[in-house]
This record gives sequence, structure tokens and C-alpha cells, in this order.
Amino acid sequence: MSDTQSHGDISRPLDELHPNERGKADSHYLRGTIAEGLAAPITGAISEEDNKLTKFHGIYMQDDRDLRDERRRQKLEPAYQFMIRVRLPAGVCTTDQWLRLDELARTYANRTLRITTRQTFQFHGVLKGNLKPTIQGLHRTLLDTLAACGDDNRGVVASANPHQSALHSQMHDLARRVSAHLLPRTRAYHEIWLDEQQVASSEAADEEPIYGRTYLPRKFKIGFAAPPTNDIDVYSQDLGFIAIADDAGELAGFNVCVGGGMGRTDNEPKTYPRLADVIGFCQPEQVVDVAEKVVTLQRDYGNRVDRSQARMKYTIDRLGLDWFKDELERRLGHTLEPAHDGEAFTHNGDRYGWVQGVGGHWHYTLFIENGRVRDRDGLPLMTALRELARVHRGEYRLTCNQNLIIANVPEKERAAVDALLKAHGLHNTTRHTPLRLHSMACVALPTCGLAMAESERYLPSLVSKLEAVMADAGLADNAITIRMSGCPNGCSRPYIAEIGFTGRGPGKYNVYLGGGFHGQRLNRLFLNNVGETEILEALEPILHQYARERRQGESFGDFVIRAGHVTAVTSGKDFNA
Ligand code: SRM
Ligand code: SF4
Repeated sequence: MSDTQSHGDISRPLDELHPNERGKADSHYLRGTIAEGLAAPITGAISEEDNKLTKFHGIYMQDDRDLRDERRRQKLEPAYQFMIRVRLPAGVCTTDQWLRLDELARTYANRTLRITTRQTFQFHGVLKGNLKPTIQGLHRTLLDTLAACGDDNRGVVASANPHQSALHSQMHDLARRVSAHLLPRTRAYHEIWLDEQQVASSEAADEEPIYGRTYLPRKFKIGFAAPPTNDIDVYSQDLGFIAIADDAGELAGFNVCVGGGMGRTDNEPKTYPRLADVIGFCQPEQVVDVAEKVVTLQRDYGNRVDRSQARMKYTIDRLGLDWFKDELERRLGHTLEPAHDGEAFTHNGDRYGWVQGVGGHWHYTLFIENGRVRDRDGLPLMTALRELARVHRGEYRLTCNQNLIIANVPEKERAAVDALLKAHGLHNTTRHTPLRLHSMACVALPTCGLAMAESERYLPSLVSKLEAVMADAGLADNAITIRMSGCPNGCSRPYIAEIGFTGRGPGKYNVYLGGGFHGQRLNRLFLNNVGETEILEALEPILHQYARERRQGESFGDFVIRAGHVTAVTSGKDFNA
């Protein structure tokens, strides 16, 4: 392991740390007994210890929660199945890759693809015996799932940013480089899933120069944003890079921000969401080194005893931002320039419909409600995207708002793409209200083991009811960001939404108000543990008041604070006040 050993938890004996630390250390660099578990025919499950390790391979064991009670009554084991998350830096895939993903989803998964809030795909409902064929199918199209989950650097995201093609391609390139640089170096993935032979001295060969044998204390997330669009919610990242353009519109470098994160637990005031702080500026060629050094800092000083305190946001609040910056600069061997002035963020949503990029090519941003790609009666989305992928031999880009961009369409192909969109009823801007276009829900039931309430399957109907209220108030053409998570972990980043919901129990939610329209401010708890009737009764008069009393250009999140419905949250530590 490179760099100086610290006085942080990394240097403490394993028996003083959280049991997961020993699990990682003893796993022989993420191998554990995964291969043996896959071969065991009598259960659809793998062991709990291996389940922790497969996360580093992008794979989660789950069970179908809709079937839990019935299976229990029948004295059967839960309906075990797996979720597989693809590593897709900056959310870009070719349409050839899409066709392969589509085929794998229909062959081995539940015939859907799920676009995530970190611009990649998940397969759900994969049975144990189908894990290997799915990973091998992905490998054949040059995709992998390594480090898509686990205590490591996860998928690196970047603004999808269709209107700034030059900046996008530079950020895409950097996202790929950072992602590749921070990948675990173990060959475990190749051996287990791709049948690579284990070399005799693999322990030595598998040395992890960046992570060491206990990897990171917790998950780690990096994102690149290009103002004016904050479509990745850069302040929610552990490490964020905000692009600064020079006078000619070329990339000058990045303002660096650290310490974002959403996860929290109800009734645990020591847990809180936090927005990242800007600590300086770096040149594009310094990005990979900055990322590595921030990761090693968190590796050494992150809390390895209490996983609820292990994210880097808590490391920074415990040791201080000034200390963090000094230690980072010491490891870099140079100081960071002061943050540069740059273009301001104006929103954190997507720009729907056609936009022309710098090189003249066209991009169409398609609304995919809550990221679920599937065929439904009257809306054959999966079929449509397959047919489009056969016509458009270019790229699909995913957004962190769970949408899809048909990217880089040459002028002469645009009519054909348009015709296909129309034929399948997919022209979003005419089909959906701005409220729906700014809504987002996490997966939750039936696959997520942590869900306390519905999210993806419920938000569309709640939005319909809110749309009626909005129309009645004369707000039908207004955008308000609205995000729902089935539990307080915050996978849809609900704590930055203007209206946020987090699940408390079946049909019950906490309601948060006052997030910033461009992702710059956390929201505040407004209602605790309420059902739909109370939600609608409480929001209706506020939406009407907003329609009557808002100032020119005032967002709903700003209004609810000015009108005194909630007080502004000024920092993560203030969230639970
Ligand atoms: Fe998440 C755990 C789904 C983005 C914070 N998240 C989970 C698991 C794996 C549940 C589990 O641990 O058993 C969920 C799987 C559900 C399923 O059935 O698919 C899950 N998270 C998702 C996705 C698919 C939500 C979506 O609807 O798109 C997103 C996948 C992103 C990706 O492609 O990598 C997803 N999760 C996020 C985000 C948003 C982001 O990163 O921009 C967050 C908040 C940001 C952050 O990390 O702070 C997030 N997920 C969590 C947490 C809380 C972490 C914490 O610090 O407390 C958990 C639980 C945990 O880690 O203990 C979690
Ligand atoms: Fe599951 Fe909670 Fe994340 Fe939703 S927010 S996907 S319920 S962990």
C-alpha cells in the first residue's frame, strides 16, 4: 500500500474494528468462498459473508419481497435472486452495448433494465445460476461490474450535458480514467466470473496498491459536473469536480469539493446528509492524482469501527475541513489553487427533447419514469429503445436523473429517430408535466432489502395527484423537484429535493421541504411519518400560496423558506436540529 501509514483506524488491530474489516482482510482479496457458493446446488443463496464480498463485484443478493410471506407460509427459503450493477463511467454506452444489455435482461433477468441515479444499469431478478452467464455476456460487450458496489470507489458520474459536447467528452475521458485508476487490482473478478486461471502466487500479484487488503471503510463516490447543469448533484458526492471553462469555452480545470453524502438513519442524530465543501481548484491533468490522494486519505482516516460513521463526510466533520485540506496537499506535494470563479449552476434536472451539440450533432433526452425500462401496455419502452438502437448506430447516455439521451445523432438521422419516438408515443415534453419530468424515485420494493415503504411503484400515482393540485393552483407549467426514497438511505438524493419523501413504514413517509433547485441546499423535515391523505392536505395550501405569493423566478424550495414553512438548513450538522 502506498503513502504514509496514518494514525487513523487503518493502523489499528482488526479485532478492535467492525467485523466487516476482518471479513475483507481474510477474503483473499475479495475471493472468499464465492466460487464454492455459486456451485452449491441446494440453495438459491450464497453465504452472508460472500454476499458482502460480491458487492465489490457489483452483485447483491436479494429476495423477492412480494413473495416473502407466501414462501414463509410454504416453509420454503426466500425467493433468492440477485441484482447486478454495471460499471459505466459517465453513463455512456454504445447502442451495440445497449442491444446486448437488452438481450441479457430478457434472457437472464426480469425483462427490465433499471437506469440508476448514478447513470448506470441494474439487472434485477437474476438467479444464482444465471450470474455467470450475465457477467460473461457483459464482458463480451466490453462491460464489467467490478466495484459497482462495495467499500471502494463506485461508479464515477459526469454531467450528461448534451449542449456542451466538447466539455462532455473531456469529462467523460477523465471519468473513465479516474474509474480505471481506482479499480481494485485483484484478479478475483476475472477468476470467479470469467474463468481466468488463478496464478500460483496470486496473493502477491493481487496486492492492492491503493486500497490495501481492507479496501475503504465504506462506499466512495466521485462525480464531475459542468455548470450551468448540476444534473449529477455534485455536492452530494464524496468527491466532486466542478468544471471551469476558460474564455474560449475550453476546460480550464475543476473546483474540487469534498464531503457530500445523503445516507442517514431515522432517530440516529449522529447520522445526517451533508453537502460537499469546495476546497480549491486543480488542473485537468491533476484530477487522477487528487482523486487517488483523497481516496487514500479516507482509507487511512475513515472510521472502521462504526459503519454508520464511516463515510468521508463524517471523517471531515470529525477532523476538520482545514486539517483535511492540509493533509491532502501534503499527500499531493503541492497546494491547491484557490477555487476559481465560474459559471453558476441553474438547475439539477435534465433538458428534455432535442438539443444541438457543439459539433452540430443532435441529442434527444428521453424521460424514463423512475429509470425503469420495460414494455408496458400502451408503452413498449424496451422494444422502442431496441428498435432505436438498431437505427441509431451511436451512443446512449444515461443521466443521474434516471433518464436516457439518444446522443450524437447526425442531422440526416434525426427524422428517423423522431419517427420512431413518435410511433412509440415517446415524445416526453408533450406527454408529461414539468412536475413529473422533475420527479425521481429509488427502486425500493420488491427488490431492495432495506425498503420500508414503496417508492418506484408508488411515486407515479402520488405525482398524478399532485399534478391535479398544481393544475388547480395554476402551476401546471412549473417545475418542482420531487424525490422519493423507500427508506432514509436516500438513494434518490431526496434531501436535496424541493419536496422530498423518505419511507418510514408501509404507506408512511417523512416529508422534507426546502431543497435548492440546483442542488445547493439540503431540505428540512416538514412532516413526520404521514400517509397520502396528510401529504396532500398539507401540500395543497402551500402550493396555492406559492402560486399567489411567489416572487419573479422564485423556486418552490426558496419560497417555503421565505414563507416560514421550514427554516433553511445551513449544514449537514444542522439537518437534525
Ligand atoms: Fe443506494 C443501498 C439502490 C444510489 C445511498 N442502494 C442501496 C441498496 C444496494 C440496498 C442494499 O444495500 O441492500 C439498493 C438496491 C436496491 C435495488 O433493489 O436495486 C440501492 N442506490 C440504489 C439505486 C439503484 C437507486 C436508484 O433508484 O437508482 C442507485 C444506484 C446507484 C449506482 O448506480 O451506483 C443508488 N444510493 C444511491 C445514492 C445516490 C447517489 O449516489 O448519487 C445514495 C445517496 C448518496 C450517498 O451515497 O450518500 C445512496 N444506498 C445508499 C445507502 C446509504 C449510504 C450511507 O452513507 O448511509 C445505502 C445503505 C448502505 O450503504 O448501508 C444504499
Ligand atoms: Fe432501498 Fe432505501 Fe435505497 Fe430506496 S433509498 S433503494 S429503499 S436502500
